[in-house]
Amino acid sequence: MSGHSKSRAFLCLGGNIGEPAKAMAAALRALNEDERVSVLQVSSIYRTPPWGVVDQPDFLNAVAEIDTTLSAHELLQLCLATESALKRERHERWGPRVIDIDLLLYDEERIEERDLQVPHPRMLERAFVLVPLSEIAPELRLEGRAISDHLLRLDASGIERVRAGGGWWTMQEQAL
Ligand code: GSY
Repeated sequence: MSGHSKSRAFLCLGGNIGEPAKAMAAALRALNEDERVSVLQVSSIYRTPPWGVVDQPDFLNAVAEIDTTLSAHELLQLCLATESALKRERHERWGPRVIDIDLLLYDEERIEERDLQVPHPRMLERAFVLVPLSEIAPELRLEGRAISDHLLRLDASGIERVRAGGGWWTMQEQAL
């Protein structure tokens, strides 16, 4: 459905080859330039140990809150197109990547389709998602608990804030 009223969504951005901070900033700028998307809030950037295939470089990760008039499916398509435009190479599942944009939450919607599951089915197991998400939306509740409570059950050791604050994505490329 196009042109519907505004929805609130959360995205997780990450990458571990090339210059992930630049790729993440470019992705957020591209999304925000789309008239159907506004970036409302962005977390700090964190360096996070790899999850899944562990024999790969650390990732940089951040979470963004947006509002959008796109449907969840349209937003997913825009995220995938933005990834492709940033020359993402899809290799191994859970292997190294230039930029990944995951749709975490879309309003209170629950979608369980082959190409789109919302809330993201693995987000509550991933400290690299919940650390930045609890920075910008600690009060957000999922499965009856606050995000910050879910985070208490995970091992967040090894996660380090490398760029504090949410303004990094608007900076000049050279500053990242
Ligand atoms: O699903 C996102 C890609 N990804 C990541 C990630 O972004 N961060 C960390 N730390 N590990 C990851 N494993 C995968 S796959």
